Amino acid sequence: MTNRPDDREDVDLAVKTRPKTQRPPLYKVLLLNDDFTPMEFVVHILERLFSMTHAQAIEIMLTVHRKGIAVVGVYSHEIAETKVAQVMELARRQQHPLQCTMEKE
Ligand code: TYC
Repeated sequence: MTNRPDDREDVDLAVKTRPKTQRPPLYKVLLLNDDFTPMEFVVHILERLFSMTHAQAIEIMLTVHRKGIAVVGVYSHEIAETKVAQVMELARRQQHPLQCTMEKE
């Protein structure tokens, strides 16, 4: 047999090339619990810096309070770094020991 489809050199290969679009990595911003930072201050931070409603801010603050830690947002590296620095600066100014960190998603 000379003309079986498998022998032909011009058979179209059903392989699609997928352009590799690089998505920048995302970072979780995490808020940590402590025994001294007032609940209202944490709620204020979540409303102001993480665009949460008052109800959402209370819910997330209580999650951190009970569980010790919670993700408060997911951002590009630069935005996450800025958010962490803003939280730490506001806490420092009020002398609250509130801690905020970031972690690659
Ligand atoms: N545990 C604090 C208190 O009882 C409240 C608190 C919540 C502190 C969340 C930090 O990230 C935090 N006053």
